[in-house]
Amino acid sequence: MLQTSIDYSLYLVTGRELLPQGKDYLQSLEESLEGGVTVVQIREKKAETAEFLDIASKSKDICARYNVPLLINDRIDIALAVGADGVHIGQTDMPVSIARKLLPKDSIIGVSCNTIEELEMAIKDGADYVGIGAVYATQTKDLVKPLVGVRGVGSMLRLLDGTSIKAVAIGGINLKNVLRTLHGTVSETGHALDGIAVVSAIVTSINPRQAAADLAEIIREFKKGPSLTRGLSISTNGYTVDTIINSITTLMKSIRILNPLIHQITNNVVTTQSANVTIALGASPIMATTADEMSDLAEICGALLVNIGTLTPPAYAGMLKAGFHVNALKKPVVFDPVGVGATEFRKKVVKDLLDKWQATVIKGNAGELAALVGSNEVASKGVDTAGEGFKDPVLFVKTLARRERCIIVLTGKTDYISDGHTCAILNNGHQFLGEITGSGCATGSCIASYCAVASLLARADRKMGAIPGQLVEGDMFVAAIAGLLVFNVAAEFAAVRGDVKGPGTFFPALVDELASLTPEKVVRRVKIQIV
Ligand code: 3NM
Ligand code: MG
Repeated sequence: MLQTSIDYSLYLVTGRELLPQGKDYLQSLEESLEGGVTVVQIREKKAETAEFLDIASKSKDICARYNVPLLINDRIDIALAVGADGVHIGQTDMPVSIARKLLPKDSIIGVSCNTIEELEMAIKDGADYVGIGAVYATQTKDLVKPLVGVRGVGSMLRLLDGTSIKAVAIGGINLKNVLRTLHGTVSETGHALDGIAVVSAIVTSINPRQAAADLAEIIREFKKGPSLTRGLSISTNGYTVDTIINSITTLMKSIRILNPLIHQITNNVVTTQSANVTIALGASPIMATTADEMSDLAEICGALLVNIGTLTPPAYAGMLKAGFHVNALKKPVVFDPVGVGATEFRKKVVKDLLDKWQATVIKGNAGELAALVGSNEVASKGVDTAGEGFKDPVLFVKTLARRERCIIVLTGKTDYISDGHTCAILNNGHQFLGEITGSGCATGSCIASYCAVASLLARADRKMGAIPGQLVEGDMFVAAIAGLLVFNVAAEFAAVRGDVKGPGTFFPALVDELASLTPEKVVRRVKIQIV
């Protein structure tokens, strides 16, 4: 079996001990193959040699009938005995070089990698493919090494640029998180996984044919399209100021008709304000934080906003669950990592959340976004940015958007929004916004509201721009710009009203202006540049 002829898309690792009661191993294997498994690894951690040999030999016959390659975990002797297509070896198994000598020419050798160092070694040793994991927590294997996380896989895949080594991710991947996993693991350079490896997501099923078919379909859909834009909810035709303004006009006209429910887990400084801003826009807020209700809320909301401003343990638990469920339902998640540079706790929380679910938009000021990437280019003071921003904000937001696989909104006197390819520079707003609390948080509510509208419109008309296999449908770049623009233009109108004497009277006037804002008023004042 030649490396180039192997399809790693849906890689089944067997686990006989996980079969449902009464389910025959070979029957389950055959059904998995019918469902669309593209490569099989026999993994037997407890079997004696004779039993392993028997299982491997029978499995080989079945796989051969489906023309699917068979690999053996760890045991070179078993692979040789049954004429397997190759082996999968762990870090404490036979070295690649020796396995290569023992096995026939063109045998496939895969290596488990948990760290950059292990991956570098596997590349040097000439592995044909790597299994990167564990991505998420799993009950299937006792893990002795830290979880890699989705973003960790992405940074490892970069190392495979320019090589022909294939990569699959493993550990805790299932139907609910497979698309999020494929999407989130694409590297900054556009290097995507070749496939997904699972045990329990198929083996524990009473209907492994269906389980495999469901996974295979998502993987197949995701693999369509160029990897850098793959799965991202953006236009692949390029943007101009005119097309963006046209789209924003449509979003503004639609929001009051669709009246999307915006689920917001936000901080207790701004909850009321953010809810009022959401209503003024024409959306509906629900400000719930309890983990137990997150699955139900994901069903009914149009988008989710997560803001870590005043984080409590119950809200944290709620955030972890909410984003997961909203991802699974392909709805937008807007993330506001408030004050992430301020404490070690917040840094850990942000990493945790972004490894658990995929944000659609991440919004922050220069200090927050700098802290997110561990850059010391911008200092932060509490939740505010101290001093100047980035030397090259356009490059910064583009790079971060590619790395985080989402839209990045960098707020400040000038706002920068990027999808990783295009950058919009926005110069609307008023100084009063900096003199009241919660204006940044309310911007998050606005962005989430327009993301919901864009996603609902795309879902209502799948023929228009919907890319299959993408995590969220609808143009999230334009939606993020719309949210920022509407809020900032309303602030410009509010600030010059006769009844506004200062920041105190400004906020109620802002809510009034948001409630009466028309697309025409926005178009008249918009100061946007596309680079
Ligand atoms: N190897 P499930 S995790 C066999 O991290 C295996 O190398 C892992 O099982 C690694 O799909 C794992 O049921 C178990 O989570 C994967
Ligand atoms: Mg092993």
